[in-house]
Amino acid sequence: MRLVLLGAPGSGKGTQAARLKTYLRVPHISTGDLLRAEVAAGSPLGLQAKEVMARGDLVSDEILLGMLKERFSREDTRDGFILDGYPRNLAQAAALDELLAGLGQKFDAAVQLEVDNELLIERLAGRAQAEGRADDNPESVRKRLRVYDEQTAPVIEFYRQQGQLTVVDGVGSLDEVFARILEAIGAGREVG
Ligand code: B4P
Repeated sequence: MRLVLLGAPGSGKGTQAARLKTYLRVPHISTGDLLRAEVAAGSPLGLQAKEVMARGDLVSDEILLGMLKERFSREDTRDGFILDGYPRNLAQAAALDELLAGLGQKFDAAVQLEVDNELLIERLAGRAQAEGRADDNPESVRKRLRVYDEQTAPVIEFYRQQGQLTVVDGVGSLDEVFARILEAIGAGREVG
């Protein structure tokens, strides 16, 4: 299964991807996690990304594509993946198509987790308290939501027009949302 998970910050992408990974037995590729690992390692790329992420902006397409190419060059992505946090703009969507085409692959489904803004803000405030992530402060959260509306919403519209989009209600318990995703991708009975 080759899955692209879309949704606003706090919609549950990372949370559900971690579960899907175990269930579908394919790697979870989170561009946010890859970037945070670079920041934690203090690499030149991490140093560039750190401030951009903290203020809630998107890291450059070039950096993202380089990271993604490296990740997709590894064997474990050959039979499937869950891509979480990419693409976040139309240029990244085009780059993803090209990258996968070069590997002779296509994704099977793009799933959007839908959650209203009020709840997103509440969830991210909760994570700010629990984990202290640099970009979960109120100002950066507002910025991330704006960036999502301006840059990522068009990707969702593009996939919708291409007939590649499945929208899943992201409001509910972790188990409920998980079950909805499995149903949406037709994996409820086939795997597990
Ligand atoms: P990400 O790491 O992708 O972070 P995110 O969009 O905020 O969502 P995340 O997946 O972490 O949270 P989740 O919804 O699971 O990106 C961070 C930054 O990295 C970006 O702002 C950008 O700077 C950079 N970046 C990443 N990808 C990029 C790209 N492609 N291009 C450029 N820049 C990029 O969970 C949030 C909270 O909600 C958690 O506390 C969770 O416990 C809670 N939650 C989840 N589901 C819930 C539920 N059903 N009920 C209640 N709470 C729930």
